[in-house]
Amino acid sequence: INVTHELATRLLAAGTEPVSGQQLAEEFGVSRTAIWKHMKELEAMGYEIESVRKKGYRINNSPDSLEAFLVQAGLKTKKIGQRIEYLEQCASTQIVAHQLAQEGAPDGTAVISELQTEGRGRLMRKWDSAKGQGIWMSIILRPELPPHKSPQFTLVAAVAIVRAIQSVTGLDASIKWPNDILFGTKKATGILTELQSDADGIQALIIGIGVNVNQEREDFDAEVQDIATSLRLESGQPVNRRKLVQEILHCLEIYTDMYIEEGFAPLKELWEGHSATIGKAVRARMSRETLEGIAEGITEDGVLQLRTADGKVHGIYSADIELK
Ligand code: BTX
Repeated sequence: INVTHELATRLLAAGTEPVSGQQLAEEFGVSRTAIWKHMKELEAMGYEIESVRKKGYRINNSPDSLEAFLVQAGLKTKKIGQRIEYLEQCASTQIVAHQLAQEGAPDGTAVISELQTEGRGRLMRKWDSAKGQGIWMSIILRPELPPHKSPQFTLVAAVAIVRAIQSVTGLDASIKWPNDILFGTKKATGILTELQSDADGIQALIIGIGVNVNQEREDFDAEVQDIATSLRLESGQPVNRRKLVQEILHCLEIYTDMYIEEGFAPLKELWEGHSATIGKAVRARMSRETLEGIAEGITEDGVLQLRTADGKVHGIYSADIELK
């Protein structure tokens, strides 16, 4: 174990209440001088540590980092995020997660990176992933389900993320089928679900989640400045990324468990409650054709039902949806 990290976790848990050097020395089985040295190390890492006379140490401010031990301090899950692979930088957390999944990483493993140099969306589109300003994360799940159930996890993840954003920031986002989380028409979050499967079924689902958290408009690449937004831009204040990651992991666990135990029906209802698509006139661009019509709902399998002017209802499995 890393005593410096453990000390940070201990002091963060104590909140504004100082903990005496003597007590910490006893708890960790080291000298008071050693405790003092660890405090200096934490300061070098960007923590603001106050030493309150006669009372002890307290953390007034901690670095805005998503390091595993920080995310795990106060994490309410049993499974998701119990193992976290934290990286300062990588090409894409999806690539890292695929690799870890192949090496047998357990159900619920999360990969989190401060920066992605080749963040990607669907169809290998680029995902702008500015350093330290968003949540760039991939979750490995190993549900015992047939592969055709995997697209539903995108919808389940969308419900989880909208609810987590609601609980941490109070903001109400809406979901555009299948994988965008929006404020108005601007995108704050993208979800990319990928699959490793064989004849026995799903080996691993890799759920990639990109949340724009603290970007200002000029922090986005020029190509997306007009279509992207962040939680900070929406709420007018910076958002604590660590709390949001913890809440996303927590909600993901609640709603994926619900899906696995009760099926898609309760999730369908929650999803429709947050949907920006249902009941609207939309244009659906697919690889071979483009259809226009009214988005009537989603099926029990998460397939979008589009009614065209001739009255026909089309099942849409994969498309880019434009609200008209
Ligand atoms: P998508 O294909 O639905 O959306 C990609 C499109 O979104 C881009 O073509 C661009 O127009 C726009 N876009 C790019 N970056 C941003 C941004 N930061 N905010 C808003 N709009 C943007 C969506 O794909 C799925 C994205 C998943 C991203 C996560 S991050 C962690 C994981 N690792 C990884 O490489 N991808 C996933």
